[in-house]
Amino acid sequence: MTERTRIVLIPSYDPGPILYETVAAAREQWPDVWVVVDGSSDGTAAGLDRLAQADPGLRVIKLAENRGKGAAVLRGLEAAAAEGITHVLTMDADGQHPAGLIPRFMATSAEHPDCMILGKPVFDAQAPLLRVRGRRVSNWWANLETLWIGIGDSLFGFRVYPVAPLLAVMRGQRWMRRFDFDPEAAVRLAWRGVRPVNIDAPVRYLSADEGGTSHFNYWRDNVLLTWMHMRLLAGFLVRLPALPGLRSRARRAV
Ligand SMILES: Nc1nc2c(ncn2[C@@H]2O[C@H](COP(=O)(O)OP(=O)(O)O)[C@@H](O)[C@H]2O)c(=O)[nH]1
Ligand SMILES: [Mg+2]
Repeated sequence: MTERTRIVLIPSYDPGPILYETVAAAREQWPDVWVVVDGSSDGTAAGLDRLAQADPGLRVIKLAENRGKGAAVLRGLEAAAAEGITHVLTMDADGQHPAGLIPRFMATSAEHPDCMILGKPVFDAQAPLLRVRGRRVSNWWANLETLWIGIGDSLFGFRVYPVAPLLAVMRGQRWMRRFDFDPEAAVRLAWRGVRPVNIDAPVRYLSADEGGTSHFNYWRDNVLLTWMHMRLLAGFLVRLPALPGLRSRARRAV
């Protein structure tokens, strides 16, 4: 048996039946796919259990209550680390992410195991302008906080992370448990010397008729992201003397 050290990890909260398509598409591309069902009430926990009975490559982790995307990823990371998994590719449950790119992202991670492989979203015409423009704000802050070390997109969740440094970052604090997970992970890992490698990845915006869902609440989550950037700004100021050195090492490594 070959040793498997990389898995696909899908945090999931009430995505509805589109989750089964997401999982099937991921399984087509990768032998090990883990889904963390985060207190969902849409019947997908039972549906996934049935699928997993027939598919040893699919693992389902269930949380009793909804705790948020970052909390679900953390739970998956803890379980993965306990089994010697060194890298996880995180992917959204709701069909927005390109499963076809899983092998390329994993191969890039195998080539650069100390790096984080970040998807850089390529939006289709259906992408809401408010969201496309809104992320520029978060990207600008994330780039400032890392002195433009090279985070292509701060919010996109299609990424490969090295497990050990991400666990260290998350265990050390109580934040990063909801939608503040993705940007804070990129910034804090960059601070630890985990270099970003960016790869373009198409993102789909599905209509409700196509099974599209979103739990992003414009006001609630923008307040969460603003507070997150205030925290990160404080961390940035403390690290300011060290950041130019970190950045030039990252540039030399390219
Ligand atoms: N486990 C877990 N995952 C979540 C939660 N909210 C969002 N997600 C995951 O994060 C992804 C992105 O969230 P989504 O609601 O689609 O936001 P949007 O794509 O930014 O509109 C989802 O597809 C899920 O995979 C949550 O409360 N718990
Ligand atoms: Mg989504």
